[in-house]
Amino acid sequence: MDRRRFIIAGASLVTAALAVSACGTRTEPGTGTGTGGSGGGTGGGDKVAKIGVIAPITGDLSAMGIGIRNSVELAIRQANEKGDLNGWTLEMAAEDDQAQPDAGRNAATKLAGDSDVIAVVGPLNSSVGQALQPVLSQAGIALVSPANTNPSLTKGPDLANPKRTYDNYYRTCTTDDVQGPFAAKYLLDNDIKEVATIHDKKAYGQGLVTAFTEYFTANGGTIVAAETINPEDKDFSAVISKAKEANPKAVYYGGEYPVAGPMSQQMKGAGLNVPLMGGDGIYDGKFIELAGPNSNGDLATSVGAPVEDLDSAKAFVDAYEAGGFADGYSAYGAYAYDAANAIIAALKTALQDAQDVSSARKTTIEEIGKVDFDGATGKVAFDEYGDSKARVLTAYKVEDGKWAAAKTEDFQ
Ligand code: ABU
Repeated sequence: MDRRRFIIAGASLVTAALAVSACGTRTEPGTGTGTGGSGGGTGGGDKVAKIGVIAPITGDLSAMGIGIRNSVELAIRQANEKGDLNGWTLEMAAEDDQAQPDAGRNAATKLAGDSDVIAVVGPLNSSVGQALQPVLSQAGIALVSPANTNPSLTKGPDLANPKRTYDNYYRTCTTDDVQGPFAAKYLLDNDIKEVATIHDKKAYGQGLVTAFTEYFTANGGTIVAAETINPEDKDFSAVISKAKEANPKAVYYGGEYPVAGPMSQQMKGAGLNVPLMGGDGIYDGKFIELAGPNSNGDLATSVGAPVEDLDSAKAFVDAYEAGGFADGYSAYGAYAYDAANAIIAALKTALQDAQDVSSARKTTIEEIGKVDFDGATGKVAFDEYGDSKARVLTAYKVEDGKWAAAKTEDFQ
């Protein structure tokens, strides 16, 4: 994780600067207001199409959001340098959703009003995704999330009777109906059969705990306490006390690292010395920073195999490191890079004979559904719901103050 978060060295900045000046790129990496901005560089054509990004660029989840934005910028820069889109130059239009549905809705409305926007990558949070979907669907703009893991975004609220909700929506990550059971199986396989659950009542946290609980209890586990908190809470003593009374062997938390980190620290401080386990929303070095030294032994699952270990991701990691970005790509950079490249692959057809961006939006949505290529995270292709066909997940454990991969599995 340290490598992902703090990867820029002087040498790579020099390399990046030379590469940028050599190819005449007109925008700087990660430019703009600091909360969004544009980037991507000059391509081979006069006509401009913009790929939007909606992600938490500021706030508690910015470590993940900035990694998403930078990785999209990298994909755009590379496409322009290669001249992939004859006659067209791609630009990035990044907006900050602050991990809040209302801010996300405003960002989507702004991008939908820009006639140059052809598609959008994002967002991080499932609850924000729910807010974006109707706005961008109405505008006929494709939305490809690298990180929304709540299953209802693609299959609707009744998973037993799945129905695609928005035909403009795709995602490159796998979903919590896979991630929750994978986490439950990991604990059961490690002889942890009594668990307390806590979630933050948001779409992601609640959905993840529900999926975890169903598999865990159906396979011999017992939920000894089931508690909720509010995402803005700072003091978790009440729920920790209730969980401790139930004598769990682990606490499974549905939510993100800004809450999970302090919760782990307070658990250990209160004498509840069992692992806190969460999903991809806690898989970031910030969790360990916030949780402190007693987080050794805590657990997280995240989508895919560890990016650093994937041959398919090496070119992405090398290009990112050379790209002059001040922040790491974090948990979702490679997925955002693949999302942007799915859009770019679709644009090769959609923009081919297009006179303007607006008229190419519908074809872009259709063409994204047909992509099938080897991306940084592995095969990039979508099923009939818009979900990634990939089902690989990894369990990570905090060891010596760092996340270490414990188990990777293609979990069907
Ligand atoms: N899955 C990563 C962030 C949490 C969410 O889906 O809301």
